[in-house]
Parts: sequence; C-alpha cells; structure tokens
Amino acid sequence: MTRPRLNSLWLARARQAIDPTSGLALPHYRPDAHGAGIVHLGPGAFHRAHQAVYTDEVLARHGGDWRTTEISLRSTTVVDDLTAQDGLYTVLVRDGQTTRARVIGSVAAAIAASRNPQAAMAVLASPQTRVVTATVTEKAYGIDRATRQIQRDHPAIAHDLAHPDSPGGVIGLLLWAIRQRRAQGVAPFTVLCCDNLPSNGKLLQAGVCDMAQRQDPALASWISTQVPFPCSMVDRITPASTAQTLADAALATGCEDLAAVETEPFSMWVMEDNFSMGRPAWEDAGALMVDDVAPYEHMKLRMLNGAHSLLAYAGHVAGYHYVRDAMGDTHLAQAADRHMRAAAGTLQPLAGVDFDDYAAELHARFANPAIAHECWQIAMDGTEKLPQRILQAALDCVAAGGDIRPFAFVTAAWMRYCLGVTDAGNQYALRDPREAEIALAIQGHERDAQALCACLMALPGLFPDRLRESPAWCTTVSGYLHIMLAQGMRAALGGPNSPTSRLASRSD
Ligand code: CS2
Repeated sequence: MTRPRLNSLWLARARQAIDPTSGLALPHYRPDAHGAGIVHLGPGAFHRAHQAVYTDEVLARHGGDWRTTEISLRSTTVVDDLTAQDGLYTVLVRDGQTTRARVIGSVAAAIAASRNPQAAMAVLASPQTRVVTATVTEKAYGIDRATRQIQRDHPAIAHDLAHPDSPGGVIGLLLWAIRQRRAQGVAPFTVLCCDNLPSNGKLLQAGVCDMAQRQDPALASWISTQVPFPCSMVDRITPASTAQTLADAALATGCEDLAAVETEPFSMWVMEDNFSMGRPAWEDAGALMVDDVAPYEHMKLRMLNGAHSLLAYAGHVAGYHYVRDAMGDTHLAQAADRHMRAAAGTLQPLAGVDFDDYAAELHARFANPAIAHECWQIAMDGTEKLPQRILQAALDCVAAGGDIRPFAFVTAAWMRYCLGVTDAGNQYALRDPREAEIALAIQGHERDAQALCACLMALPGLFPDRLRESPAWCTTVSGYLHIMLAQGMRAALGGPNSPTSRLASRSD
C-alpha cells in the first residue's frame, strides 16, 4: 500500500481528525508560524531525537522564531527526506512496554552542504541565525585532542585550509560564517557543540581559533573573546532507524515517514548558559543550565559511554548483536556494572547526583528490550572514543592507585575487536578513521597478546604516556587480551573460574 507522505498538509488535517486520546502527539503550535533562529550541523538520528525535541517543546510553550535549519555536511538523503516532509517527522519513544509517537515540528528546512554550499553559507551568515548547534560525530571535527590544533591531514580541514571561501567542513564553515558576520557588522552566533567530546565547546573553539590563526591572527583573537562556545552534555540512547522504525511510525501517523527515529524515554541535556544572541528557553523543556558542565560530562562519558563501549566490543566479539542482548548475558552485565562502579570512583562528587542510582538507571537503559542498539554501531570509531571514555578515567585511576582492571579489560576488548573477526569466526569492518594504520600495525601479531597490545598501545597520540609506561597497566591489558585470544571473550568475561579475578589488581 502506498501511503501519503507526512507533511504540513497532513498535519493541518490531522489536527482536526486525530482523536486526542489516540496516543499520537502533534506539535502544539503551527510550525510555519515560526521563523528559524538555529542552524544545526549534522541532522542524524540523535539530533532528531534530542535537541530538536527540546526545541519543539519550547516552541509549544513559548513560541518564538527558534525553528532549526538543518545542514547536512555529507549525506543528502536525510535532507531530501526532511524536505519532502516539510521538516516534519515522528519520534517513537519506546519504554519496553509501550511505544509513544510524537510528530516534531521544529525543523524549518534542510540543506545538503555538499550539494548546495551557497545555501549553507548564506543561512550561517544570516542575522536571523543566533545559535549554531552541532552533532557531527567525534571524527568530523578534525581537531587533535592533545595539541588542540586542527589536523592538517584531515580531509575536510585540508580542503577548508586550501579553500577558505568555499568551505565544506565544520570548522571551515563556522570560521567562514564568523568572518563574514564580523565583516558585515552582524553579531556572532553562539556555537553549541553537542558531540561526546571532552570539554566539547572549548575544544571546538580551539579548533576554530587555530584555523583562524593561520589565516588572520586578529580574527583568531577576536573569536577567542567574542564568540561563545558553551560546553554541553547530551544524553539519549538513539539507535540508527531501521525498517521497523519506519513501519511503526507509519502505523502511528498513517503516513510514510522516512525521517522517523526511535529512542528511549530518558533524555538529558546540560549546558553552560553563555549565549551571545539569546537562546530558546530549553530549561523549560528539561535542559539543565549550569556554570560548569565538566562534572556531568565526566560522569556521562565515563559511566554511560565507557560501559557502552565495553558492551559493544566485548559483546560484538562474543556474538551479541544488540546491547540489550549483551545485557542478557550475566557476565557481560556484571562487567558493565563493575565498569560503571570503577568509572564512578574516578569522579568528583556531583551535587544532587548519586552515582549508584545513576549506574542502576544506566543498567536498565542498556537492557531496555525495546531498543535495538547494535554493538557494531557503538563499536565504530574506537580511536576517537577511547580517550575520553576509558583512557582518561584509567589515568585518574592509576594516579589514585585504584583498581585498573575494569579499564584494562575494556581496552583489551577493543584490541581484540581490532582483529575484525568474532569468536565464532564472522568477519566485520572496523569502521575507524585509523583502520588502515591499525591493520598495518597488527599484521603478524594477531595471535600474540603482548605484541598486539604493544603495537596498538604505540599508535601515535592515542594512549597517554603515563599508561604506556605503566608496567601494571601493560601487563593487565595484555593478560586479559591473552585470555580473549586463547579462550575467547566469554571465558575472559567470567564464569566460576573467571580468569579475570586472577590478574593483577593494583596499579603501579
Ligand atoms: C554510544 C552513544 O554510539 C555510541 O558511541 O555510546 O551514541 C550513546 O548512545 C549516547 O551518547 C547516549 O547519550
């Protein structure tokens, strides 16, 4: 059966026709009565299930010209889907028992920068644009975490350095727009990075300033004082949409919706309240405005994302498809709990937050039977994710003389995952920006835990020296890796004769 496409005509009719008790929520405002004030870079599933929902809520409560113009840097599909639907799409919230459907109206338009760079640049330069948000994944920025400088060999950075007036990457586009606005006397927008990076706002600001420095040092120092880059922490588990997502969305609205997303009930957004041209009252939609995001960021990156990476690497190698399946394995679930406890041990206390309660909540979220989140999706881009999720926490743990085993275990699981084949012999693609370098490094060492550990630990810039130089760390990681290689992931994970309990327990 061909269904009509979800769009504004449908919405106008649905307002009259839909039974308010049907469970389908529609925007409590007329989307086209509101202009756009936000540009978002990277309209993937996460953004559609998170920031766009908060903004939708604010529009319903307070109105205002705060809809979002989406800019996709690479993909054109999401842009075509959103455009065909006048920006409307459905969010399915699955709690394990029920699925609630809600149509979101906060997206005003969508632009594919790769196809229409002028339109992307024009909307960024427009005085109407007051906030630019971004969820482009860790690897898309092209910033070296250690030096906080741009990576000149990153494809988008290299392109934008060579063509500053026709940029295509995040940093190049932001810099071009900031420069343009300054030259035209338009106030600078606020840049709100929403990726899972450490001190994400500060890091992005450092990257933009570094590129500016190479072109116009005066502009660089102006940016460092005049353009706000608040840090933020974002949280909502949002798997990639599947055919089931689209089928369920179609059932809820009666329309075809190729931009539908599915997510969990939990949602959290914490940000520093530093905006140059105003912002939507996101706090009225549940966001937390704080002076310093760092404690929230550390908690989320180390506990949620750290345990997620453990479940992804160990789970995928052991043969589990989804995180919820991995959580169904007692040993893996225990390993995740143990990891969260260890990660909590590296955190400063956070007023109003009990880390045990947070861990218990995370356990339930990971196990949500209605969320089909692939281990393989989370396992992607390990070299981009390990530092802030695992290695920084491990470093703090070593410094405090704590139990390094949980951090060593997940590091070994990542190393095992780098071999590209599960315990059952199924091959998979690594999907890491450094995968070629990894493949070259591990060649010939696939069966030798110590050598494998040494060559991966030697990847430039990945492991902090303090860890590489710690004999206890190296021995513990390679000890786990040895069991993973010799007996398989399940053996390493535990059981009555768990080899893990026999390994060194203290750091040096
Ligand atoms: C996940 C995150 O894919 C991943 O690496 O760990 O996307 C995670 O689901 C979100 O950060 C949850 O807020």
